[in-house]
Amino acid sequence: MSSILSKVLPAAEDPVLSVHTFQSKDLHPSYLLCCFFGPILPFYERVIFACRDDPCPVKLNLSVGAYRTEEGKPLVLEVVRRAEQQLANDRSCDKGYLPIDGLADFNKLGAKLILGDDSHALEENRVVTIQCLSGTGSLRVGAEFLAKHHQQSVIYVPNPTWGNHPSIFTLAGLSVQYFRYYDPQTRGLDFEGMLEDLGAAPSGAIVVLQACAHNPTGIDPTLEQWEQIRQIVRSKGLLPFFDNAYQGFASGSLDSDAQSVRMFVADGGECLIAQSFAKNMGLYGERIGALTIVCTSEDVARKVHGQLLLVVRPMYLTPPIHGASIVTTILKNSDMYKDWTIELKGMADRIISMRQQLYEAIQARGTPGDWSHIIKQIGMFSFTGLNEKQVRWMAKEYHIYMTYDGRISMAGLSSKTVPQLADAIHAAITRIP
Ligand code: PLA
Repeated sequence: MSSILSKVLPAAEDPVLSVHTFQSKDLHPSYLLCCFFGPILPFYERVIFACRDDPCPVKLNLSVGAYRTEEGKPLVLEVVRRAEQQLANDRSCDKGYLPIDGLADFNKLGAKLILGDDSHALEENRVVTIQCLSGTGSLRVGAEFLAKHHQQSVIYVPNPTWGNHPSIFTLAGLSVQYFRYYDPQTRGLDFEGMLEDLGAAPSGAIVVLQACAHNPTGIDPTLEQWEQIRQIVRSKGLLPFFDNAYQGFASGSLDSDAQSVRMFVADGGECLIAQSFAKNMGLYGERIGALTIVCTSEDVARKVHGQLLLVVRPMYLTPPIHGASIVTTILKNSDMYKDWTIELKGMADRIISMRQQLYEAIQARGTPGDWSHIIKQIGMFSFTGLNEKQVRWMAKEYHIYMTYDGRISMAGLSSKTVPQLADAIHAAITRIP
């Protein structure tokens, strides 16, 4: 029988998912090129997919940002288990469709979590929040909305940024540009470069800002720097789009990690926020998040809400109910909320202690170079400064896997595996130029 689908091209290894997506020989000069390989730093998101096929029993996968316990196991928070029990016992819970914009209480409580209890924007009813499919879905819905309704299609992302950003925005119809963010020389923020690039952006351009725990660099602006960024964004009439995937994970405090966003909302201007509960509640697979759009008036908010419904309905009709019910149960109940913050802090603290242990282990081995960036960086990832050759060598010789840009997930390390990683780093630095 002849195949209708025979013209589908074989795909190359996807750097993150370890599945086939694209062959380099199949590439053609379409915008999709930029999506999949990134116009500037293609290796920034590459993961060594060989990890999956490596039979070594002590292989260490530090490529994807998923929290693991000291025993190297995925963690379901106790408070999540309790919320699920409660939901299972509640005969009034059903599995019917949610409205297009999701669970109303979830939206209200999610917005409060990021904007703060005392947010004027919330009081003034000029905030629209709709439940979406985790952070990625929220970014995509926001991007689709902007591509349709915003007069400016240029969107600036940090260089480097989370590898999926360019794909999400390009496929939504926006035109991706980069602003300087990381300075490899100082292993810190290229703040001057950032301000210069934002200052040169066309009026109305969208600017993607990671609210905290910048992925992949682990470098966040200080509060003073955020204030300067805010001033330039507002004075140039740029539209901030916050990616808030790690609230609570950077410092262990939900409020501290929300300060950048709240600073922008407090000035009365507009912004978009993509929110995820994947990491801070460990609900990776539930795909639960929200898109919040802070508007300048209730009237604008009403119109924005109506248009968002039109974006969502043809995309996935309505969002899933279970994750939203879990988050709502926890956010609604003050005891559960408190227990959540304790468990969240526990995860953040374990990551911080992994940083310290890794730094000390590298120091103890006398590894050449300054490794203080390991403890200065924040959040789930550390941008080690290892080059692609060293990364590949470590995978081959030590069975340790990280992204080609030298990013490791600190959340995947444990006291047991720190020495293994420190040995590998020491060997790579001293033997591989
Ligand atoms: N935004 C940023 C900055 C992220 O790092 C991630 C996930 C997301 C949004 C989306 O997460 P969500 O859709 O699950 O809410 N980044 C991971 C996962 C953790 C991945 O890329 O597969 C990472 O390893 O970078």
